[in-house]
Amino acid sequence: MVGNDLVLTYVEVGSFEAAYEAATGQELGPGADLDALAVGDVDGDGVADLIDWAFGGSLGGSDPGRVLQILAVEETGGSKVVTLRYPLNPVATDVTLTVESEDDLTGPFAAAAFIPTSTETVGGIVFQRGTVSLPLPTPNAFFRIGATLD
Ligand SMILES: [Ca+2]
Ligand SMILES: [Ca+2]
Repeated sequence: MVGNDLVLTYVEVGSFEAAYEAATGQELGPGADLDALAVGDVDGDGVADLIDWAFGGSLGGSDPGRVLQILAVEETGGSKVVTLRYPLNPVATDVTLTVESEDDLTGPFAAAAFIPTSTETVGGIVFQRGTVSLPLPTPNAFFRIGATLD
């Protein structure tokens, strides 16, 4: 039989460390400071490396659509309910994502009372959807996602 030999090499990328190594071709030793690497941006897309990993994006380029999205703001029963979603990497079990909010961008962001409701896949991107309830009258609210290596 005549044919081509196709050799597939599968490299499991199951952690931020492995994703970083795959993207940079750099072997990280046991003493690697992952927390320092987490805030870097090896692909220069303006998104920190750990967020690229946690959102299921690439450390080798931009990731259109993988952003925190506010879907709705509704007043119900004495509060304002903000529905939002953020991208998830289903295999990133080494990182914890936290919805954080701040009212005027002068102080530190703090964890918001985010209630996860469902996950959904939109355009090939897995999102965690949920709500945050704010008291009325509502101050301004700015949201972001904080990521922490476990
Ligand atoms: Ca990046
Ligand atoms: Ca990226």
